[in-house]
Amino acid sequence: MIIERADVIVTSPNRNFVTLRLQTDEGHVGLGDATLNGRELAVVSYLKDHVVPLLIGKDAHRIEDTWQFLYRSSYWRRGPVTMAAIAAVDMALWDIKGKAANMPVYQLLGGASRSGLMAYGHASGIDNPQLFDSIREHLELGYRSVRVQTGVPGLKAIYGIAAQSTLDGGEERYDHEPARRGAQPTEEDWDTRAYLRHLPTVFEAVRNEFGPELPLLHDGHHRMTPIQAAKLGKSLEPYDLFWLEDCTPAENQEALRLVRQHTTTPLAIGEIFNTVWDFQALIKEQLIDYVRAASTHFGGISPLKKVMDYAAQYQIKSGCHGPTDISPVGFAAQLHVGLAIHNFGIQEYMQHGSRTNEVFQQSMTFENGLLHPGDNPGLGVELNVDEAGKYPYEQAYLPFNRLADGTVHDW
Ligand code: CS2
Ligand code: MG
Repeated sequence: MIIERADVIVTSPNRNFVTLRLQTDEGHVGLGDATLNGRELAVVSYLKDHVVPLLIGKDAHRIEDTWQFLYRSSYWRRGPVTMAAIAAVDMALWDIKGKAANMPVYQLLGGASRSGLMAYGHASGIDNPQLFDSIREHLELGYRSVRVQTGVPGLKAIYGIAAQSTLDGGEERYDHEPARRGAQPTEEDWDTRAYLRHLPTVFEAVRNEFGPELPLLHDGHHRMTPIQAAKLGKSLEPYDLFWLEDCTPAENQEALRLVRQHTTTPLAIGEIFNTVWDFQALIKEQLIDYVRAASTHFGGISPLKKVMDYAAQYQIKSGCHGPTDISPVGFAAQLHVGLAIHNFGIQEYMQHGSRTNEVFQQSMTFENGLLHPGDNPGLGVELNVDEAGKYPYEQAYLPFNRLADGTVHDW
């Protein structure tokens, strides 16, 4: 079964998405997500100018061989652009193989290990009353776990607070999309000491309001030093978090040794990691409890399954990244992996906007707090090319942070 055609489709219904569409001589179509938030066009060029010419005429059944070929023959390995491009090819080939076998991809990965995947949603508020309303909203939507992000007194705009910007027509909300359309990134402010003082009081209030059982997650979004993260993890212990995510910048893996020394709050990391090697020390030394890798930024389904199988040996679970900058294709890919692996932990689920759901028709379901990819052959997502054509690419950037003295800080 030969790859006859490869198209790189860029569309911007609610936000920019990059999709690879492969077609074989037997008429099977496979989709792969290559969306890299705020740097989308770099991956478009990597695919169009360097990868697509190598795919035409290749045997679509040889997924592992094609992955290794694209990874090793590039010489310049790893990194978000390369791995997003390889991810799109890998996902599209698994989609094709599922269609050729007339099976959903999770069946090819070993079949279902559970009836559905626990999902968490993004609850947030500038203050506690707004946060409580957002948590109730998510419980009404059917979520059984929520991530809690809160404003910090004295700071104008910080990561993850939905209500702080409704741009136009009520469609483009912050929690739908952190990247802002425009020619320049927006600047936000940050103060770690103010955040460390405030956050425990918020979790105390949430536990008082919603009780001890509701799984609560929080994203530190790469902003603390190791000792600040240790202090936060310790101060949050009374509130029994499901996890504290990205507590320190991910490059410095040593940092987690110090955090681990001081707190038993479970740690999740890895949404910006691109290969299993980024996790090697963290998994081997039990420095994390959840692997946050995402199919789109990690090279696809093949390596995602491998890192989860590696983590399983250390009783570390999956916690795949699932924001709106992972397209419905990339999201479906990780639902198939999540359904098949034994060590599934939880799946992030930020819901896409209505225009996006018209462009990408999905067979996935969300019922009683559980996600399921559906049983359509392949990944279960179809791309409406005409609908996609209505929304051309629009420049957009993620915000960045400056401290009070003007120093650039992790966003
Ligand atoms: C975040 C993301 O969902 C998360 O855990 O860390 O929203 C992240 O900020 C975006 O994916 C960046 O593109
Ligand atoms: Mg995160």
